[in-house]
Amino acid sequence: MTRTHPHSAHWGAFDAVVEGGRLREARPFARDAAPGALLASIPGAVHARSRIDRPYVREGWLRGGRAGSERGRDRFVPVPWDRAIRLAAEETRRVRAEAGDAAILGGSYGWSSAGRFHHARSQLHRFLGLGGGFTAQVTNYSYGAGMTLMPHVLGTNDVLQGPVTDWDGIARHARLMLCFGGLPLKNGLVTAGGAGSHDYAPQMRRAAEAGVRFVNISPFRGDCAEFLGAEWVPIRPNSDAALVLAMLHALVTEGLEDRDFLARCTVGWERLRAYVLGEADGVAKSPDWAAPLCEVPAETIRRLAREAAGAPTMITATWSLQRAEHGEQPWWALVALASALGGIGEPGQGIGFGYGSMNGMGTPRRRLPSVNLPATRNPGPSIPVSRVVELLERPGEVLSYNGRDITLPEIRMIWWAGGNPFHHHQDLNRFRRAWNRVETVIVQEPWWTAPARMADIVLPATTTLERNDIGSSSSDRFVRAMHRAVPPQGQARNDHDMLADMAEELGFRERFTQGRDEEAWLRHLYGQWQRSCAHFGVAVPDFDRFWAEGHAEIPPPNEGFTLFEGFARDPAANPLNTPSGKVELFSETIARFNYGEIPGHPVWREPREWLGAPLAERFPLHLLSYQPATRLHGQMDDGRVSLASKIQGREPMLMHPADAAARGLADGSVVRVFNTRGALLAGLRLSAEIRPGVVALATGAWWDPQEIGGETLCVHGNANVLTQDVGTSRLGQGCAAQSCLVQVEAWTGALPEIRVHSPPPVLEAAE
Ligand SMILES: Nc1nc2c(c(=O)[nH]1)N[C@H]1C(S)=C(S)[C@@H](COP(=O)(O)OP(=O)(O)OC[C@H]3O[C@@H](n4cnc5c(=O)[nH]c(N)nc54)[C@H](O)[C@@H]3O)O[C@H]1N2
Ligand SMILES: Nc1nc2c(c(=O)[nH]1)N[C@H]1C(S)=C(S)[C@@H](COP(=O)(O)OP(=O)(O)OC[C@H]3O[C@@H](n4cnc5c(=O)[nH]c(N)nc54)[C@H](O)[C@@H]3O)O[C@H]1N2
Ligand SMILES: [Mo]
Repeated sequence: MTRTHPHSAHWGAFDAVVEGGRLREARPFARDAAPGALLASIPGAVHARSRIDRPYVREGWLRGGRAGSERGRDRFVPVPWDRAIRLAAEETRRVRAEAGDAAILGGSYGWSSAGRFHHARSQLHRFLGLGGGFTAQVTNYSYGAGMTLMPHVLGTNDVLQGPVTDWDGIARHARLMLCFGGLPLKNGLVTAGGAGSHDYAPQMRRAAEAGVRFVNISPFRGDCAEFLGAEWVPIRPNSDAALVLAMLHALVTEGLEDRDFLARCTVGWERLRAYVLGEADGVAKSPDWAAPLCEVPAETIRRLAREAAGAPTMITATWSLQRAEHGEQPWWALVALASALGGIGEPGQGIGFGYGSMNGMGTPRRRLPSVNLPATRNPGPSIPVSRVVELLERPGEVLSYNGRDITLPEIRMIWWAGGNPFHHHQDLNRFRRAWNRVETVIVQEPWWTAPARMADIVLPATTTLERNDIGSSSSDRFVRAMHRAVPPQGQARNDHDMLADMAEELGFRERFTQGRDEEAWLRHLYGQWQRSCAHFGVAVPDFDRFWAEGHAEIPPPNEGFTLFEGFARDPAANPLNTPSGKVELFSETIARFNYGEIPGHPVWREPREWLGAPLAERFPLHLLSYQPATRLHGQMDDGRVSLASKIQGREPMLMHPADAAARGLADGSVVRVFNTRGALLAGLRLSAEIRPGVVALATGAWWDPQEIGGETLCVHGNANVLTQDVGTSRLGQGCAAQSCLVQVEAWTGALPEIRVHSPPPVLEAAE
């Protein structure tokens, strides 16, 4: 018998088609404008060989081997659930008693799944917060530097998180859209919390049809869809700040800057102007100065400045631009450029970060909250998320962040649920050493991903298909019912249920569950949302109707949305939430922090790793590790769509034919990519769409380190064995993965087998 159940994932809402207790198909939600291809990987993932079938404990840990290097090499011992729960609870109690609550790193960064109640990270935070506290992680890998900077500059993070000026306004009013990092189609496949409707591509297509001209300023031509007919400006990676400063120089020297806007709505223009003209340091940031840095002709830079001044212009940059050394600079410089063009607050013009980074950015939607498990108070300390290795390596030392000094606590225990640090973190060989310093690692996971393999206590979690939940996002107009479609696979349990049992062992079950079961929680969370919608004057169906129909739809907004409209009209009446109430092109606050690398206004600072650095003589290729088109991060890497893209089992890497010819490399061959931090194998894909000197390898191939030829080689192609683990600056302390130089050579050895899509070595069950 075939049954269908409404369901959802970050990569799209769907109907789960079930036959004989197995998921056969994830059929796109009928209301989706343009469903994404990733749904095809879901059935395979739910029933994958890589599912964790039961709880396990690392053999050496059971024998008392705590901190140590055997993690990831040791065998796993299967244990019954009650023993696993007891061991985890006892270890938590011991660590809290011996070393204090901050000794538990429970930040657990990661995307988890679309369901908002069973959201693993939120559940873990609730458990650890109610249990006394933990060391947490703030900001994110996506735009950590940007979200720390923008409150100083614009007084808000709406400009990068949304709502940004909507696409209807862009289509109607803009005539030019400058897209730094492009508008990559692949990024529109996902929305955190579930994409009920993929409006991403249709919206940009409508804008192009309405006459908006697109410019793709990116090392990769493929960052703009063919149908946009975009002009390609193949900029050198990490040089965007120089190009933007040079555009400002061109505007000023040609008298094209919007003096009225600059005077009414900004502070610090005079100082930035002096820097741009070279009055401050004797170096004019002219197009001729920038041309060799960006490898974009000076004439192109001048033309772009004139065109932007001559037509209503929207400026966007992908989040990736700030995921680099000095990543704050291109974004701050772009705010200055948008200010000098004067379009901020005008319909369809101005600036917004991330139109090209995720589905839902710029999609017209009412300003309503989403369904959510409310955050739990955590009395413990926190670090900027991507400084996790400093945390593990340097207890007691001080980390500078955004004007504060954080004393790093000593970590004894790591607990992860709903994230994959061996996906998301940089310089994995170093990360592994830092990870192995702690005494105990507990991981909740549905699959044998790297963190599960690198754990001491492994707790198998259900996937969303095995439980009831609600999918919801603040940038999607559908709230989706997620019905349980198949029984739990193996001995998998819901994250909430295993944590409730652990809370019981530790004496606070009631506080954790609040006496609610799954259904009571879903009714409660939905009810809260329904009430807050009512508060905004929007009626949504009651829970029973929502659950039966499979979704609730938020009615469309009554009018278009323009970010900063009120401010630009009357800055005195509607000031920004900055110290001056205006756009801060010079920030006294940031200047006072006295961080040499990030002074009070946007500047050009050379990264240590980019094609202009001395290091490029040894490692002459800039590696971009971008978001994968074939999966979400590491999720569903062993799914159908991802596997079909691999080359001889390895993750594909793009390279320009000239760079391949210079190295004697052929399309479809396996190559070794390396630098001083690590080495990996990738499958070579030649393309003239990537500029020479740049290679691009998507993140998300499961980490498969093997000792071969005297080195640790990731035989599968996880880009993070190569990337640099440094903060963007002391201000943002964001992830700087996009500043990374490598060399590439042919792989002449035997092809090592990919091991990570199968379970690791386990002992037979003892009982
Ligand atoms: N080099 C480089 N590195 C990067 C980036 C880059 O551009 N370049 N991008 C960065 C960015 S922007 C991000 S957001 C991060 C993403 O990094 P992550 O969010 O950590 O990556 P995911 O693979 O989505 O990890 C989610 C994990 O949760 C697990 N999971 C799913 N559902 C459940 C559940 O119900 N219960 C439990 N317990 N677990 C579940 C999945 O199996 C998966 O392992 O990566 C960052 N890393
Ligand atoms: N299919 C799919 N979509 C996703 C995700 C996924 O895993 N899969 N992840 C989601 C997440 S968590 C996030 S945070 C967003 C991230 O969204 P982004 O950060 O926007 O995504 P990326 O693919 O890392 O980068 C976009 C493009 O920027 C270009 N680029 C890189 N460095 C530079 C530079 O220095 N200068 C210029 N001009 N261009 C540069 C690259 O060519 C790259 O293709 O994507 C989301 N969307
Ligand atoms: Mo992200």
